[in-house]
Amino acid sequence: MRGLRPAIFESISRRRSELLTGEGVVGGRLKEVSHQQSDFERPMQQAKSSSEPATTADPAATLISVPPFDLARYLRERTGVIERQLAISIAESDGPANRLVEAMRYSLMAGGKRLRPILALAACEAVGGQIEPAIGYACALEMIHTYSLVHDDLPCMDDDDLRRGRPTNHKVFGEAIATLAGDGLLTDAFGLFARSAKAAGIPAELVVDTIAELADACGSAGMVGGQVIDLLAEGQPLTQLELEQLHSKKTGALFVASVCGGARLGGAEPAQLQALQKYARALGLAFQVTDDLLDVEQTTERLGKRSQKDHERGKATYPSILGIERSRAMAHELADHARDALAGFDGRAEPLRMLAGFAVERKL
Ligand code: GRG
Repeated sequence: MRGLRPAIFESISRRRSELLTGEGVVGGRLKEVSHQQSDFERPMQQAKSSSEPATTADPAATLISVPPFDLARYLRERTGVIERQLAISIAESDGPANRLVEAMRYSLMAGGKRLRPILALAACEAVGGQIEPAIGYACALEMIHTYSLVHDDLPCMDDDDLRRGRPTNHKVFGEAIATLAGDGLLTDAFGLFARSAKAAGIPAELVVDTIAELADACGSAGMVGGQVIDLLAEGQPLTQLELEQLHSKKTGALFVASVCGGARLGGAEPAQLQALQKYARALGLAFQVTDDLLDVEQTTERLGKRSQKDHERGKATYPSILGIERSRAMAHELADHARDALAGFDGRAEPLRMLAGFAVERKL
């Protein structure tokens, strides 16, 4: 495989891996809120340990001396959990399907922010759940997301050569295998979730509800439907509302399924699910507006995928409708709306609050 990786791809991959481990992407504004000593597992409003001498006579001062949440560390840790589980999620095969498995693993293990699984686990914790039973669901989300990228890159769709800092799947394995690798990732995702949920003893009704929601999010009413609208709209002017409707299906629905599915597996109450749905809708749109901005403002090398492509393909985007500055303001407002939706949650929702900021501050 290495013979197929020219130097430019090696350099893109190296830079991306630095960014994804928190060395670059959480720079700037996000880094200001990250401190080495903090620990996301610690209760958010924890007072100082009784073994430490008090440094002030004001008891309230000890209550607010909580180390800020360390997002970079949190992302590194959670990415590690997901990478390890993904690596064993697709069984090696010696048979005729070996090439297919290779192609599936090629795109799945190519890095990526792993944002959807991280959101699912964060939502699970936000409602007081343990993450272990939800890890299978988190991996299924990443497999589905990866399938959508593989298919989106095909010549009959966006026709891209570069993804996650590597040549796209069809450039390496050919169109037929790339198509089937996407099919395999999508289908196996549901099998993986069903089996992991059974092994974890999750009640069947919860599993069925989660599968139904996930299938709706990726199917004709969700991601696939959104992709069709996107393809048919190429070269056409869209209103802001039409663009929002397109993205709520194409990218937003999977964010909602990630957050709500993770929360449901964590034992969420209906009112919590409602609030988290609001959070995920706002976050999903904020993510998409930011994606449009990155396409205009970042280089191909930095993104690990082709930039400036929306304009080339005649696609309506937030910057093309609203301009750069209004789009950026809109992304930040949406992140605020997402955080507002969490008003009724305690410190266990802090990762979700921080992830709303990450969705708009990210640099890839
Ligand atoms: C069903 C063929 C098919 C497509 C569905 C989601 C989608 C439509 C296509 C993906 C292409 C795309 C560029 C969508 C815009 C937003 C998006 C999903 C960006 C990529 O997601 P990130 O930034 O990627 O989370 P990483 O690589 O970090 O996982």
